Amino acid sequence: MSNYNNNFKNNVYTILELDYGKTIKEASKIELYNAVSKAARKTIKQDWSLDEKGKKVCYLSAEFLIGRLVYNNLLNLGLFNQFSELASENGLDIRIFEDIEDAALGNGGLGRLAACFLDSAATVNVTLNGYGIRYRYGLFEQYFENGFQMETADDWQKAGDPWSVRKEEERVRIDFKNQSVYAVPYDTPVIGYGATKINTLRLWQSEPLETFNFKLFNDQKYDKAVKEKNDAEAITNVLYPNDDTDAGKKLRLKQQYFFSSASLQDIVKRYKKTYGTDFSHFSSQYAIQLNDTHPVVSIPELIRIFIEEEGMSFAKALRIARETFAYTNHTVMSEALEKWNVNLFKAVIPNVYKYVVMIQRQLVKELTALGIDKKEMIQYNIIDNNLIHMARLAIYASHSTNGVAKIHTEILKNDALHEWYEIYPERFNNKTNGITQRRWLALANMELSGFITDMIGNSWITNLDKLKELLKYQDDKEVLKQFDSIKIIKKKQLADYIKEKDGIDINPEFIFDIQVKRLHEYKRQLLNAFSILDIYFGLKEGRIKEFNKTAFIFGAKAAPGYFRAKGIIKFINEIAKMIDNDDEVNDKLKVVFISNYNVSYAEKIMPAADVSEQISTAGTEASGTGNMKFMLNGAVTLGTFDGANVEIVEQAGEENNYIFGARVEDIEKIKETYNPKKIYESNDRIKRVVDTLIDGTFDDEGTGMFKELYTSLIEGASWHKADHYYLLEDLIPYIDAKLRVNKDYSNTYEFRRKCFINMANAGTFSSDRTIREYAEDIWKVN
Ligand code: 4GP
Repeated sequence: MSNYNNNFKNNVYTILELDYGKTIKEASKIELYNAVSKAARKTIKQDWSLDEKGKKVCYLSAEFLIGRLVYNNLLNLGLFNQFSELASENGLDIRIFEDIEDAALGNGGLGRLAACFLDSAATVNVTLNGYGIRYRYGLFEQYFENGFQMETADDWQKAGDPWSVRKEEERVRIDFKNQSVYAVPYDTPVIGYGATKINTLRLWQSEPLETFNFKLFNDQKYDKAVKEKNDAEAITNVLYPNDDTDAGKKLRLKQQYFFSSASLQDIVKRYKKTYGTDFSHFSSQYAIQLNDTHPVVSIPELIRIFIEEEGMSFAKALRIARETFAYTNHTVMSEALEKWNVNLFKAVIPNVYKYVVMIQRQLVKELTALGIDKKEMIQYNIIDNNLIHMARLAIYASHSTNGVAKIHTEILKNDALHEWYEIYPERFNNKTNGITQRRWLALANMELSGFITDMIGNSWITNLDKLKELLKYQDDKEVLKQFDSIKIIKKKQLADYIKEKDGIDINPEFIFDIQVKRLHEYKRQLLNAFSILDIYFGLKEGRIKEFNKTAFIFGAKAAPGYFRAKGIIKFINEIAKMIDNDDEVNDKLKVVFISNYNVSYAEKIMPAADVSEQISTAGTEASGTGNMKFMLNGAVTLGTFDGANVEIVEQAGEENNYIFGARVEDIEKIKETYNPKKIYESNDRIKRVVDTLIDGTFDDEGTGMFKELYTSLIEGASWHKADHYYLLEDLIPYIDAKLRVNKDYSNTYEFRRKCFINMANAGTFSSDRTIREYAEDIWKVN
């Protein structure tokens, strides 16, 4: 750290004066935010770059859900105390920047994982640079109107983007069939904890070759004069909300090629600065991790560059590509395993298609030599039935394919990608996801952090396994009492925040039972809703006699084109309204759907939960990372045996969590004969809650949403069988487990003890551990 560090506070004053002509008292929040960020940025070495010595990892990802940077960077730079002083000297609240937009350049888990990886790599001293897209608008902002989800654009740059630097001179040109644009990089420093290492997040922005056509303008063709600019900017204008079936497919492919090509041109250019045209060191200098299939077009693009621009042979280009690339799979949902229509692909990037065909030919040659016959070949073909299978391309032309939790990797090997595992077993490996404890504990829960540090010191900040030392206090009543009082503080803070953001009152004495994540059928928010309805009826009828007051809190965005997901949001909001209006139960039951769930909201939510809802159908959630954040902050998991839940209970004990429902092997068994209609007709409680979708209990204002949900469960649709996520199968065991949690909560000491044991065993879910495993097994960096 340079001596700028000591001058941090003075620099804030100077920047305010120079940039805005204001004192700190006169400055607006946004001005102060920019000044603090710039002053903090000044404390790092100013020549941080992408040219570190040694092997470099390039993490290619269409999404980086980094959230708000300012607090995180102050923490990692060791400036947090100085900032607190500055705030208190000037009568400001340190939370002053909480209104500044999040950079929501991602949809959910995959994008947030990428952000945690950036923080961890810089902290554990791995040179890892992120490459992605600088979307003009991130994931939409959500609000509710009559309980329906509404969307507006997320203008995340409103308050400026003081952490990034535009690198005009490093722009590269991208050629599509009928269009050429510049990719201009914006670099954001990624500061490891203690600031000993600075990596880079490089996001590309699409711009026209010529901003403004002067001739057309003079000919009074005003629209045409700016057409090229508009067309170019369209490429990086918006982040695609995933699962949006209406998404403009062509534009999406353009985005993928745009950032893949830009990143590879950049990498090759940098390599050549040191090694010239001797590419024999390429794969020992660069490892490229493909975050899901979105950047997989990078493989034929690198081969294209090697052949067309460097005169390499195809065989050599493919060999280097294979040594360099590795691929991470994040989902087994078939709709997310990307396939591009050949005609569309050719219409956008015909010059790349050529190389896909060459790879396909080589695949046939290689597999034929392995004894695969024509019939078997169909399941491997990269180009098949006029579609390009991106996951197949990735597995074939890279050296590593990994899943993101043990159970997920097993499913890849034994089921989803079994045929590939049979021929290339050595390429498959598991890297269980993780989360950074700097953001998700040190920053999000300063009270708990302080408490932990008082007991075991602060080395957990860079070595989360240390939390195990807390286990010796697991029976210490005094410690658990303090732990409990911290939870109460965090619940109060969340209640205040919800009041402020959503105008809803929640009693912090209630159990906080929380489900936050993207809205998707497989995540089964609808199952949660049904269980609440059953509890509601149970309380009214007197079937449920003892019940600890509970607030069921939801947060989720539905892709704008995902009709069913939006129906589920409306349904939950209707339930919330009904319960609020029912004086018989509203003193013990509360349902809240908070709006615009994002990283900053999550930072308030994770510390405040008593119960973490992780209830996906077994075999569908690749890993989950919210489950880890809840655990680390001391919540019990109410969940299925799915994703990383399996490893959570492996670490913290099944007796300290609440696992229910069908397991993968159970579903395998019942799958063929599953008959949800029969379950529905034979169980009055199930029938009653499902019928609220059609019996007039709730009003979907004529949209047909509720009826459609009902049909999807009981009748099925042309594209799927009835209840394809087994809600009705799991409903009763789920309610039983929920009531068990509720009962156990009566014994505060026992309940908090479970929470405490969960927290103390969360060490393995640090993304520092995950990054070390990637570094050692896949990237081969020290
Ligand atoms: C998510 C998975 O759904 C989640 O289970 C996993 O924890 C996360 O990736 C990170 O690996 N997938 C996506 C996606 O976000 O867009 O496919």
